[in-house]
Amino acid sequence: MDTGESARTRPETSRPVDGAQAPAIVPWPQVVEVADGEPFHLGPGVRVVAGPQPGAVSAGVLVANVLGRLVGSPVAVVQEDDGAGAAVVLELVDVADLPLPPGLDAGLASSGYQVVVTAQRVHVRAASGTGLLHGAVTVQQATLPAGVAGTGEVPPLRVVDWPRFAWRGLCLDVARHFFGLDDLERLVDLLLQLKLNVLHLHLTDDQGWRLDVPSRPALAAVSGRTAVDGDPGGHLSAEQYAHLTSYAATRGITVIPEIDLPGHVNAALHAVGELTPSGEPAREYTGIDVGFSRLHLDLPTTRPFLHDVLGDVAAMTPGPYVHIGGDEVLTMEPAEYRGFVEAAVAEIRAAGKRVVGWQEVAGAVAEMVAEGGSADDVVVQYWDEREGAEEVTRVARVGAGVVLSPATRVYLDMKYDAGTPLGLEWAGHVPLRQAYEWEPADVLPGVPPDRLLGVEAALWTETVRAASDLYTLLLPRLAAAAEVAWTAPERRRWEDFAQRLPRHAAQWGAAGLRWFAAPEVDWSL
Ligand code: TNX
Repeated sequence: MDTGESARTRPETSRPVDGAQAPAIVPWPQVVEVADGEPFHLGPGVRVVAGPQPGAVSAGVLVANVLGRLVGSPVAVVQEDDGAGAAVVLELVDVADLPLPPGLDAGLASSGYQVVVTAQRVHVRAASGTGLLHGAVTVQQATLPAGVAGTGEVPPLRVVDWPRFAWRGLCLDVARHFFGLDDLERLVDLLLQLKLNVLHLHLTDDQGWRLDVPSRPALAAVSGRTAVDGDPGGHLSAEQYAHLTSYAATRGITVIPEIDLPGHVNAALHAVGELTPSGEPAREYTGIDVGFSRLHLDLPTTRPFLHDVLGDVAAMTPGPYVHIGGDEVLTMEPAEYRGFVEAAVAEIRAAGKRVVGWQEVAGAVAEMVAEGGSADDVVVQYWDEREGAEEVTRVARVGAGVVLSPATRVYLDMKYDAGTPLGLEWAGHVPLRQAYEWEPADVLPGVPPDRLLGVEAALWTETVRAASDLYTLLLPRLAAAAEVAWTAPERRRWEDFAQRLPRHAAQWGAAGLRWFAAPEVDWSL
């Protein structure tokens, strides 16, 4: 078997890169060596060679599309490398044949890759289609000049890379303001560019219900129409949601749907009157307060509602997780709240999925464990650093996974500074450098390392109306979050990151994505 290490493909002399001449790869890889020698020329006539396995073929087609846009003419995908001409070779290999650290977790290794660039070949090797895509993204980012159509050069390079965390995500609130299939596909494209692998969709809240679930068509038909400030609403049909989940899966990204319960439910109460004690539908709500709406566990209509909605959403979702919300329920006694968490967990389990909940569910889940249950299939998402750290740590010690979304670092709906027109301020301002310079292991030091699953940024959309608003808040801070989630702490340096960013901004600009010129960075190229 061709190991990719033959004399022909190995750069002559390779050495680790120093900051100033680093290729603009974000997140920064674990191993980067530049070599002397001729660059690889990316231009018309370049071909993609992908093996016969389905994962390699589908990665090959995506890579050829991206390269085609870069060079300005269609790029062919072929199965055999005849050695002639310039080619990008994507090779699926056994994970043991990748130069990854021994003992690396299998899930992390499957997202890893090796890239070797010589004058004749770009050779990407990985153990999964996703790994191949990650390698191709690295090559694309290392291409100079950045974002200029027609041609490019990839310097001779060797990269060996794998993620630090298995869960690298973004939570997008599509309930306060709706973003539809086209916007979500563009967002998935960006996630892949940053090697993020989770798109968590906050689909329901007081202001709107954004997914049509077959058993309860009134939810989307009625509460799909509303949004904050009376702005236009919208919802995803079951077909659009299916399309999105498969579009994301093809790019190595898991969609996690959130149905927020038992609070944040005014949109459900507005669409389904039988969920209120009076039987009268609630009035629509277009403000931005939180914590006032709730379901009632003792109404005979409530459990069937949970069963129908959670069962449908689980059945519609190919990924392993359903998020049950659980946050900010300010008007309910703990016993009833716990009853809801138990009921929702039981529905998700019966549907064959694992549960994610905001940190507020931690206490209830810990009680379930104390009474003989298990938390091994539960993930708790930590966001509010003002409270709850102890409960989250405790439930992690009895088996729950933890995902970190500390608001002062990765709530990307917080303003950058006092001058940011968009966004909220309840967790303070989140300047770019603050989104970058933090260490996940220090956030909840009592959580066992193997229970710390990763990092998820969040974008709540109370003030976010259009895609341009969305990207102004996301970029460049989402790139910071991605590097925190992917790169080993000893390889992360703010100064290096700040030097790599301007070339990304050029690509964001070329892709039509609005971004914020954070003042900590010299954006001149
Ligand atoms: C808190 S984070 C919320 C959301 C708001 C957000 C605004 C969380 C679980 N709940 O309902 O949109 O703050 O920053």
